[in-house]
Amino acid sequence: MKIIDLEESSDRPKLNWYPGHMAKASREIKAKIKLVDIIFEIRDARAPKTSGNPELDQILSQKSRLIILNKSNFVEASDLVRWEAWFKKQELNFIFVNVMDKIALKKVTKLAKKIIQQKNLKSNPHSSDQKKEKKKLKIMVIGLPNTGKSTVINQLAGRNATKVAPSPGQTQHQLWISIDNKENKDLELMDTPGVMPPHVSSETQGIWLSAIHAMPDVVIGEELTATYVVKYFLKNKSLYFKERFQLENFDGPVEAVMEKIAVLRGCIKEKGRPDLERVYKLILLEFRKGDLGKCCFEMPPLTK
Ligand SMILES: Nc1nc2c(ncn2[C@@H]2O[C@H](COP(=O)(O)OP(=O)(O)OP(=O)(O)O)[C@@H](O)[C@H]2O)c(=O)[nH]1
Ligand SMILES: [Mg+2]
Repeated sequence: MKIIDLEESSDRPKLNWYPGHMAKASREIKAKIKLVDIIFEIRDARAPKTSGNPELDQILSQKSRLIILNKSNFVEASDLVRWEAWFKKQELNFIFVNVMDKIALKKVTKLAKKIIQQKNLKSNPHSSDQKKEKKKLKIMVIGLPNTGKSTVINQLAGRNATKVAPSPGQTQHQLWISIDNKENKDLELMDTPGVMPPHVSSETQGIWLSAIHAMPDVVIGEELTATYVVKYFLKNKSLYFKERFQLENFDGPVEAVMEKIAVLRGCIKEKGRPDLERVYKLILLEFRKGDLGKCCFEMPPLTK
């Protein structure tokens, strides 16, 4: 078992996943951006800053943008409050949601319309057209892989208009979806392939993105990611985690905790040896379903 520190180590390689289709997808996003009224940038609320994409920031800043921090049901309310304060300070349009929740999703479309109205008013304060609503609202949905872009679209459409999967890299091509139902009138959404930033600044951030499954497990390896996740819950003294795996304390070492989980869950190989490979898979599966308890990997930075 590799031993990793929760603290960052600068001498380790930066870990990232940037296959060819992402560079292409990134170019296509830039090319089509002028066709839309607003960008929905989907992030993962467990890594609110790191699940953004600094490479696209400059081009996105030219458009109305709503940052949708999805899967926020996996995050403690106290962490959400801290991050909300930080996003407000940055003067960014944002909303923390769980897009599986239809009522929460209503707030998203309402907020998007408000952002567009405000922008129109700002750019043309004396126009008499302010009251006239544009017929179709065109929205481009972008974000890191597996953050829930296609899910947002399907939830708004009320049907399986685009494919959703629990693994990264499902959407490979841009796709326009027209939505005109009882709840959502005259929307046109563009689904786009998930794009990772070309450079992830640190190994730790790479592991966060792996834990939330923005990149496939083969990139970083299940051992490193699962070990980090277990260390996270031990370090944060999660009572929920401790009870789930019947731990006596939070002291570790992490290897002993992994072995304990192996026994508890019957992950045993020949001669009674723990099957750690199965434990790593199990940890990641349960973590990604939210079964290990709430989590937020990063704290808001003190500066921008
Ligand atoms: N619990 C929870 N799961 C979600 C939420 N949104 C999406 N998911 C799940 O996350 C996984 C990825 O969703 P997708 O909509 O396929 O993600 P995507 O961003 O389109 O992914 P790519 O096309 O691969 O870039 C699926 O298993 C969804 O069911 C959410 O708000 N809460
Ligand atoms: Mg998708």
